[in-house]
Amino acid sequence: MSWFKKIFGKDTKENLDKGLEKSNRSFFDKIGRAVAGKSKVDDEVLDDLEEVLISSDVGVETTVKVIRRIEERVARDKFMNTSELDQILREEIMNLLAENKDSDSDFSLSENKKPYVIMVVGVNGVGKTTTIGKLAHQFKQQGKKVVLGAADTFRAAAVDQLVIWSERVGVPIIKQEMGSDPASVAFDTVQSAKAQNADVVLIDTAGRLHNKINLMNELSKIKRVMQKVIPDAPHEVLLVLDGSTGQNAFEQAKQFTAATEVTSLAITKLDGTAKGGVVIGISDQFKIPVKYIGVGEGINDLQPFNKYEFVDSFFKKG
Ligand SMILES: Nc1nc2c(ncn2[C@@H]2O[C@H](COP(=O)(O)OP(=O)(O)OP(=O)(O)O)[C@@H](O)[C@H]2O)c(=O)[nH]1
Ligand SMILES: [Mg+2]
Repeated sequence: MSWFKKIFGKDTKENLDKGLEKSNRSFFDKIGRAVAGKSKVDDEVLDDLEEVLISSDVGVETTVKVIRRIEERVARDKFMNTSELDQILREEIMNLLAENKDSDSDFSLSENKKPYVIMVVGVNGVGKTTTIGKLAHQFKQQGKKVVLGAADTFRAAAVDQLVIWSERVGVPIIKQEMGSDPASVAFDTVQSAKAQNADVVLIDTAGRLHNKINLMNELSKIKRVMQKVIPDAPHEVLLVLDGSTGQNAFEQAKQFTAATEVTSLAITKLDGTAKGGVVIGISDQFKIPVKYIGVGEGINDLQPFNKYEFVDSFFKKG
């Protein structure tokens, strides 16, 4: 059992079910329409099912794999009743995701990686700063000593926002003035964390710079400078994606992972959107593990991602 469940108990799953309510409802509405008036899963139902998956933001590549699996089953079983369809779909999606290497959902902090440096990246507005606040809270609950670094110096409000989180959680923050060099803030942060014998460092970065090349160069520079203090830092580069943007989240994952090294993903804002299917596609298609999902704006609304629980909630019949 993960530390998260020990702390948050059953509320976690309830929270997840609630967070996925919209995705779940919209999905079953579409399935219902796809099978309306039909008893047998035939080619037409399969075509409609393909549409359902694509319009549920599962992504084309993953949809094609799932449909192929169901076609094989239909060919084998001869007659498949449409009433079994959602159960079968659930099974095949589970099987597909199970083929991906399982990764431990929590970050593996260890004594010989101390402080464990997590650099948080992503385009503007996806939820980087909020995710840092929520993560800092979780680490603190675990008894870890956390230091935040305000390396998003692009906007004045960005630093203020992280300061608010540091006060809310009760952890120190290292910052400089707006417009100062982000790499210098990151350097100060890891140096201070090392001197304080901290366990975890969370570095906030800007999502918006003049252009993409600038952004990527800046991230590289932040890394290089931190390595002067801690040679193997950052231990994690966490890419935050806004789940409510559906296919855009896919695109951002593609672009970021091509341009810079990313070790883990967090998908936010799954509450209040019907685009939760994006998590299924992203965890199928990217080699990089989804580690966290955001299901609300509150301090406790970040969950370690568990694909089995996720699919279970996604397919839960209300
Ligand atoms: N509903 C919901 N809102 C979220 C979630 N995560 C973040 N938000 C909200 O999304 C908005 C943007 O979040 P930020 O954390 O400021 O995003 P950011 O990536 O740091 O943005 P920049 O600093 O502008 O690059 C805020 O209003 C957050 O409260 C989530 O899981 N669910
Ligand atoms: Mg921010």
